[in-house]
Amino acid sequence: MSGLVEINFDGIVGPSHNYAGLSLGNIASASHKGDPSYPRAAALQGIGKMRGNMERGLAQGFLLPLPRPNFALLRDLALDAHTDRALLATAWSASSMWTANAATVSPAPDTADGRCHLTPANLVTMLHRGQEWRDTQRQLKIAFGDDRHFKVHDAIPASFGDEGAANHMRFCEGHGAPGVEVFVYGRPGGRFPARQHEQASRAVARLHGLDPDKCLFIEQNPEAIAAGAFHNDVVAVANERVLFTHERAFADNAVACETIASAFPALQVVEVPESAVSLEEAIKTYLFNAQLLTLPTGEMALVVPEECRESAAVWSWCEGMLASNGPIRKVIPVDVRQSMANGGGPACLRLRVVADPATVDARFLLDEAKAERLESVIAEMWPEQIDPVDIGSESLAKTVIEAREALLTVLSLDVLA
Ligand code: SUG
Repeated sequence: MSGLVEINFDGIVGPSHNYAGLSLGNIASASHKGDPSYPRAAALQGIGKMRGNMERGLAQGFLLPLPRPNFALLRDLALDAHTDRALLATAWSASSMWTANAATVSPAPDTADGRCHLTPANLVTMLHRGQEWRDTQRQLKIAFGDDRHFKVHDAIPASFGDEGAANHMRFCEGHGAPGVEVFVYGRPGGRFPARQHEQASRAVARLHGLDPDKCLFIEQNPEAIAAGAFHNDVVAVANERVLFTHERAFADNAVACETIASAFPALQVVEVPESAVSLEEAIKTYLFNAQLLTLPTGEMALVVPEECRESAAVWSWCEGMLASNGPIRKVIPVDVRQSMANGGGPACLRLRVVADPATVDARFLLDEAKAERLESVIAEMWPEQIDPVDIGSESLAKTVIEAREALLTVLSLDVLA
């Protein structure tokens, strides 16, 4: 299928971005609870990352912040400014910025009907995230509204937690070629919630019409979840033939790699041993929450958080890898510190969709002129700082609502108001 390329849809960081410590098992979220946040800087950091990838010659799209505060949730839980602060903050969360959790995507070459299938993630494990999917689906149905090329499903029923593409990897010879899709799930019962249920993954694979011989279900290492890898994309990332993984990412790494290789013999594994970078250091720096990208030259680049450069162990491993003759030829640090402080690195901030850009609603695709327009609306309308006590205030609600509306207008997407 010609014309198919990987398009990264980054979440624009919403004007209510704040640190409320809402995600049990996400160490960054817990440790930054109550800090002041800087929504304007956060959103501009996100645009900066998108610009960088565009300048590298890659197709770039975006998804928009969801309406916040969520008045329906405030009403359903009878919340007001005097109720529990954490509960109140759920209705204000800008968590939809982490679009790796927006949906699971199976590109057209993998599916029975030859369309690209998207299933919004129900995100039921965390209340602040469980409120996202219907609004996310609304956007997906516009962006990928051409039903000759796309099928947007409903989220799967809430009994089985689904966290979307963050627990999904795809191996292929090239993005437009048929792939092997790997779904990583967690076993419940550990110190922290296992947010991806095996049955959710299996249901998504069936809904998408994947060939049972070309999809695999692999268990995440319970030790990784207990150490703070609340999604698989905190400890592993895949692109085309390459699996970049920590040694302790899966319940049994050797078996995981053999299983993938038996379905996809061209697999190349780049595994980082515990002796070089401990699981804790990997989670702290988010080395694996990287964008592993194929550049127009055919080389692969790893877009990592700046925090990786500040870790002697991680950076010396990266330098050693670059000096060897492996498949990853570049390591590019980016500053997404505002998102990182809530446990969202470069990979969390994007949803990968393999599609012909001509079949996507162009309002969701980025170019230089649009990036400038986004930056100016963010610079003008996004709050510079939010302190925890501001959450719940009427004046902040007004600012946040007006900021999002201004963004919708600039993008001709008032239909989402
Ligand atoms: O779901 N953090 C998000 C981070 C999501 C990262 N995504 C991927 N790994 N793909 C989460 O835990 C914190 C919000 C707060 O505490 O205010 C938060 O929701």
